Amino acid sequence: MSPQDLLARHPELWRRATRHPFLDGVRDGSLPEEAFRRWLVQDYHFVRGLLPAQAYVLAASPRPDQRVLASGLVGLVGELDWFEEHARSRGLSLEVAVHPTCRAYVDFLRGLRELPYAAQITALWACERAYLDAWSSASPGAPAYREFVEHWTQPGFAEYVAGLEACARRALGSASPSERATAEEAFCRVADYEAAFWEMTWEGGRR
Ligand code: HMH
Repeated sequence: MSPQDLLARHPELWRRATRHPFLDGVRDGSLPEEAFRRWLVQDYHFVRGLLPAQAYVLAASPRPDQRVLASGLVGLVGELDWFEEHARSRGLSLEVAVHPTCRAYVDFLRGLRELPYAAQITALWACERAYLDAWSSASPGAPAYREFVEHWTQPGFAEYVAGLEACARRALGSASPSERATAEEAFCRVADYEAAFWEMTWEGGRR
């Protein structure tokens, strides 16, 4: 079972993770401002949580995976600066309650350290691949949102996702059947959380 097999085995789940009226609104400019603001602030908190979760994955990683995971951590620190600057320029406070949907996703990522490494790296790849696919569906994006579309569709980001995929492919290739089953479950959980994240930004989400 490879990362590509996971995408092929769960097409409907993946579609819900990566297609949403939010993204259609980014593409055609019809996105309600409120939805965009909610997304910006909550995604900042998501990345705040992803950074330490990924540090645990790095701590568990085999030697060949260290560079891509470490470079990803540096990238996330830069992304936090980027979010802070966007919030500042829009007059948005980042001192808000973290939405339960965002909190649940981050808690899940923090809990990855309890799982076999193959599941950890599969989940991390799925998380980033989801953003690559989701924002690609909004490309090139209405002028107001183009910078955000470019952020997650630029070649450097696609290369990073490909690097994570190579790590996940190696880990899954040498995993036991039960480790592979755990990795598939983690993949599905990530896809579910991604879909819920879009719902949250759009409608306030389910609490
Ligand atoms: C919800 N998923 C979500 N936010 C992100 N920034 C990414 C994935 C990619 O880092």
